[in-house]
Amino acid sequence: MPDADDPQALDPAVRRVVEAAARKGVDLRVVVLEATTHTAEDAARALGVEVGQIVKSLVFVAPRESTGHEPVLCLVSGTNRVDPARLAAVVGEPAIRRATAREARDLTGFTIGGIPPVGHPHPVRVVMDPDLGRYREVWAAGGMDRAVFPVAPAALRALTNAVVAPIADKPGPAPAGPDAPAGPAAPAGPATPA
Ligand code: 5CA
Repeated sequence: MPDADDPQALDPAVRRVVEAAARKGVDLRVVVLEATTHTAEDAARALGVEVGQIVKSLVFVAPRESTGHEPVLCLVSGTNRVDPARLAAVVGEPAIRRATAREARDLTGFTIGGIPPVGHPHPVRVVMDPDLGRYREVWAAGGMDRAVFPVAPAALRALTNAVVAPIADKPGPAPAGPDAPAGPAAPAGPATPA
C-alpha cells in the first residue's frame, strides 16, 4: 500500500486535507490504496481493520432562509447508522436531513466516498459518534475514494472541533455519557423510526 509521502504528488483534493490538518499542527499519513474504498466495508477490507474503525463522513443539511443550507458533518463508526431524530435533537435543527450527493459535493468540495473530516472550504459543524472512541486508531477518508488516513479518535475530535454525542441509530434511550452536550442531547418526544 503506497504511502503518499510527497505532498506534491498528492491529488489536489487529498492535498487540501493534508494541508488543513497541517495548519492545525497534525501531520496526516494519507495512504492511497490501489482499489476503491468507497464504503466503510471496502476500506476495512483493504486495510485489514474492523468496520467499526472506519470513520464514515456523512453530510447532513439544515435549512437556512438566507443561505439555503448549512451542512453538518457526522463522523460515524463504520458499523453505525445516523438516527436523524437524534441528530436533530443534538444540533437543535428539527428539519435536518441527509444531503443529496450533489449537495454534499457542492457544500464540501469533495465527492461522496472520499469526503474527509477536515479540509472543507468553510467551517462546518461536526458531530462525532462516541463509538469511535472504542478504538486506539480509526481510519477516515482523505479527500478521494482511495485515500484514507489513520488518526486517534481524540485527535480527530480536536482536529474537527467535533461535539461528541450519541447520534447512532441504536435501540434504547440515548446514553448520557460524560461527552453528551449540555444542550438537548436526547430526542424529545417519540423518536422517529429510521
Ligand atoms: N471512503 C469511505 C470510508 S472512509 C467513505 O467515505 N465512506 S462514507 O461512509 O463516508 O461514504 C459513503 C457513504 O455515502 C455511504 O455509506 C452512503 O451512506 C453515503 N451515500 C452514498 N450515496 C449517497 C447519495 N446519493 N446521497 C447521500 N449519501 C450517499
